Amino acid sequence: MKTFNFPLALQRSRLLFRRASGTLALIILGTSASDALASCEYNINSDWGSGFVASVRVTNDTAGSVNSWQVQWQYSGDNRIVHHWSSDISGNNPYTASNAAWNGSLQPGQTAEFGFQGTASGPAEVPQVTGLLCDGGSSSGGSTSSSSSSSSSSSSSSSSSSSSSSSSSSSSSSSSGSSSSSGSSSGASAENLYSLAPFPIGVAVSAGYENRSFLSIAEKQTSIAQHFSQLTAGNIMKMSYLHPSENTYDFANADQMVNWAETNGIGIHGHTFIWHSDYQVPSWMQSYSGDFQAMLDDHVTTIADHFAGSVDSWDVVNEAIDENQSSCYRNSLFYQRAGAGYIANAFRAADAADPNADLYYNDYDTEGGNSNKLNCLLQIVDGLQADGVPIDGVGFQMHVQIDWPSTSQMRTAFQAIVDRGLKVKITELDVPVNNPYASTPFPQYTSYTTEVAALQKARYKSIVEAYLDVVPTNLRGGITVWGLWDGDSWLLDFSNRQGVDDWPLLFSGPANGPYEEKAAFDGVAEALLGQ
Ligand code: 9MR
Repeated sequence: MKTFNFPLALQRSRLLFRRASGTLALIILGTSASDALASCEYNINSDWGSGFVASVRVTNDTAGSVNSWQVQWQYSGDNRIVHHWSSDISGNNPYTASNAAWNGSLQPGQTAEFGFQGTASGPAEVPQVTGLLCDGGSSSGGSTSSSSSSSSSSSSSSSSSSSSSSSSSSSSSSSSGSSSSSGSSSGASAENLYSLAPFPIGVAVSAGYENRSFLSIAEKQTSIAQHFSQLTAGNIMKMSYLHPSENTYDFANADQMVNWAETNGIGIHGHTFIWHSDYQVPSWMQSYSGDFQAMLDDHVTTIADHFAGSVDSWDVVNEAIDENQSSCYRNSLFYQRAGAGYIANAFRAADAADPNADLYYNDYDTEGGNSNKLNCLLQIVDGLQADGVPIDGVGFQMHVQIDWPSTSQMRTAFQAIVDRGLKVKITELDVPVNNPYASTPFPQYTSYTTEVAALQKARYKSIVEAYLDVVPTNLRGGITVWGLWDGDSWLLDFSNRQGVDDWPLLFSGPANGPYEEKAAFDGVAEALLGQ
């Protein structure tokens, strides 16, 4: 367990190095192939011989809006789907996928994406996808082989499709991504945001085979290298991605991201060894019949060991709390199969495999507005500390609202962790401008005006000020925003937002950049500068 922040001098030298190396990395990694725009794309995201993860993107290329969609495909070989998400899939080869309740409505140019995990006895197949929106179907996944290098060939073919899909995404999210000039930066700006803080300033990224991977968009790399000192994988270091079958770990995509970060002198916050959320738990784990705790220990140990020396810190366990249970524990697969002890065991396994990484418990709604959840957090943290578990800190996700919770509630929550001698890390910050739970009708704002930009700037600024005021320098684990560019935010797809634009992040601009610093960016910079 690391008990202090890495020395300031070391951090400074990392930052100087990253400035010197950024241009070179862009030349090497900034190219991306471009395919013709297709209205239904089948992409192989990962292929390990006996199984695969694939996704289909359905784009409404018609001139009118649609309220629902349905697509079909059939494998000629033995590929079969065992697990799916973001659509309803029926049939057993042929398969039919219908929109989920929340992604059926597509305006012209808008895209929906769904995914699935399947079994195979050889390279995953790329079938033709047909349906009314499919123009007879098209595919963009490359052929793959069952060796581990096949994942990289599949991922590079998906990156070319993601660069083609970015043009469709650019039209679908144009209003999100490009704010009016009133929202762009006009206050205290920063040449390099990270240089204003002697602690990590992070950003979550899509990487590997994901759509709009930062490795396929040169301008994303430019903005990330210019302003951030730490990356979190928005998805590709989660359980099902790294550990797709019991005896298979797939590190290729994550390693590619980590290598880029290292080349640019940027650190990595690992996310996450254990998370209950639906398809993030690999299907093989859900039906595992052996010693569940031993299996989980092995999962954590293998991943922590692989990344040891490359990560600054880990979200060891994510979202294990359910404040509506008297025990405070979420009734997850892990809790059911291994009891509450799975949390402590995960920290112990991670610490044994990588004693230098900071180890965090990470959750949402713990930043003060939900006092029952905060109380559960403190109860669990106290228990871990009493048992001598090697926990270094608490990650506050902070997917907050523009007006909730209050910064004084946040201060109370941060202080409670500081009082326990633990680090505080803001791990997933975003500030949407509309609050679906507010008493005023939702959405409150349908365009990003000067007024909205100022409101959001003030909110970002006050959050960073609260962090700096309450958390002493030796306990600051850093601040990470959950995405770079407004149009890529997860919130656009989140059901409670009903597809409305929320402009939640620090950068606007065209889909593929150059990205523009918003007033919100200035708010963060001003707080870090103490202005
Ligand atoms: O941003 C992530 C989104 O792309 C994924 O679809 C989703 C499900 O895996 O996870 C999102 O990230 C979540 C993070 O891992 C944990 N805290 C909540 C984040 C937003 O849902």
